[in-house]
Amino acid sequence: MKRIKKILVANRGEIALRIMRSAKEMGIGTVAVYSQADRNALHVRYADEAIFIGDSPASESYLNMEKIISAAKRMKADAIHPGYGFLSENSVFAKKVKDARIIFIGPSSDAMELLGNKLAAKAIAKKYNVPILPGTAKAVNKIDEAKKQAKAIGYPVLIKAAAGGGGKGMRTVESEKMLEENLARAMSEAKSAFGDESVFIEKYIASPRHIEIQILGDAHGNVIHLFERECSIQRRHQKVIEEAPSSVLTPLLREKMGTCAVTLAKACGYSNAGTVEFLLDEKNNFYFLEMNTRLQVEHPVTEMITGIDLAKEQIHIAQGEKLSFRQDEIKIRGHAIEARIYAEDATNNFLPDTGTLIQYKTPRGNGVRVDDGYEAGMEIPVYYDSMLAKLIAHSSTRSNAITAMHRALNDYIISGIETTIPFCRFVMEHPAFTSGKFDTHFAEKYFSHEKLQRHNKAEEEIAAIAAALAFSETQQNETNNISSAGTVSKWRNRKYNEEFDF
Ligand code: MV4
Repeated sequence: MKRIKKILVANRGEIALRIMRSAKEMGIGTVAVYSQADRNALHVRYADEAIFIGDSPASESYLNMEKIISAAKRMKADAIHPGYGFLSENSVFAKKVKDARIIFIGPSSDAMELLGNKLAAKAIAKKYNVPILPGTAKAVNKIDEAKKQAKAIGYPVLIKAAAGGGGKGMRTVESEKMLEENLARAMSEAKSAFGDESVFIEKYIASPRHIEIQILGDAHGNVIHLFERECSIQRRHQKVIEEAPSSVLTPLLREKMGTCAVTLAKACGYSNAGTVEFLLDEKNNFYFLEMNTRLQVEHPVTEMITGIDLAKEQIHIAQGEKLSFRQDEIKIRGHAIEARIYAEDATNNFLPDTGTLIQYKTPRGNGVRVDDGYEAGMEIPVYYDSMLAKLIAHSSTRSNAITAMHRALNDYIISGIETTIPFCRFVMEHPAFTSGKFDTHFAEKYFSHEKLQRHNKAEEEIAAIAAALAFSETQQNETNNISSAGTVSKWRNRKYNEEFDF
């Protein structure tokens, strides 16, 4: 076992903060890296130390392997946590980190490379009797072969990039006459997006639910699962609402899917946190899709229902420790829902919105967790993902969690930019969601911007200006020593310190 003393977090925003909090609780030092656009970002201020790595575009900073590794060396960090996105699933990066004798907090680069290829991952699943969808075992590039295979599978089929993932570059094909054109397009898209033109054909499941199993594996061959997350509520492959547990899994189905996920991870010699993705069809048959070799955005819902801090577990595992709990010690407690708050205009086709957060006040109280990376007055940079925050509600039952989430969404105050909060509220109120009878097509089926309660924009802007004025007035008064709300709070602090001085 090698104790980690200092972690460089090769990421930004909420996930960088999330990882640093766990590191701090473990007594581990934290190093932030930042780009030009992130000079004043919260993750930079929260870290023990910070180092500038380059220009705002991710290719010049958060995606630049050499700059990140040399920053880690310079700051004497003995481990790198990649977060999600950016370099998190890049096996070349994991290898370079290891070769620099720095601990990569994640799986081995070999496991990442293997699972990065969806065809290779499916082949392993098949070998271990984990259900997969009917499809080609190899990449297809000739139309005659593609026609033969697609006919055997049965239309509609889906063409997927072997090096792809997350739904990028997928193409549905309804009939043979559409195959040639789509095969050519899919191959050229795969080539430009992933540098690999390999594509395969799979049976298309029309109305699936997207369910994934969280696993943890240590470096000693122990693997456990932490149940499922339901991720079916999404728009254009961007997840918006996730929850745990899923309202459709029976204990038996949960056990079967969990066992499949563990089997697969063991077969790959997988260590650290990982997620095994499945599709569930209308008859509740499940099929393995792919395995994600990172800590996922939606990991908090699993943390809420299991009480396990996944970022801490990742660090323990990377230090070579054995898992400290057995499968039968992990239980589901209550229900958790996550709403991703994006800086996007739900009333205008979810166009990304940039600008300054004039007002920003997060909800609080019973059962509410907010993982975010911004505060009032900050600019939303145009260079990165538009996700502002994750709002997580945890309660005793699904119905109570929905109520808590709805209240928290109403309490969230954001002005200056448009967000997806109204869409999240729409989901919480919709009978298809509350009844649990939905699939991945929820948004296309039920949502249109006319269905949102239009808020009065002018009114909101006036309120924001009034708030900004009141704020600057308070600051003015404080410097002039005039009584204000600020003085009251200082008095309260002083009293507190005198009475409880320890
Ligand atoms: C599918 C599918 C239906 N049939 N594969 C999306 C994420 C990526 N990991 C794989 N995904 C899917 N694969 C077969 N054979 C449906 C999805 C899917 C999806 C597809 C279209 C629109 C939204 C979707 C949301 C989740 C999953």
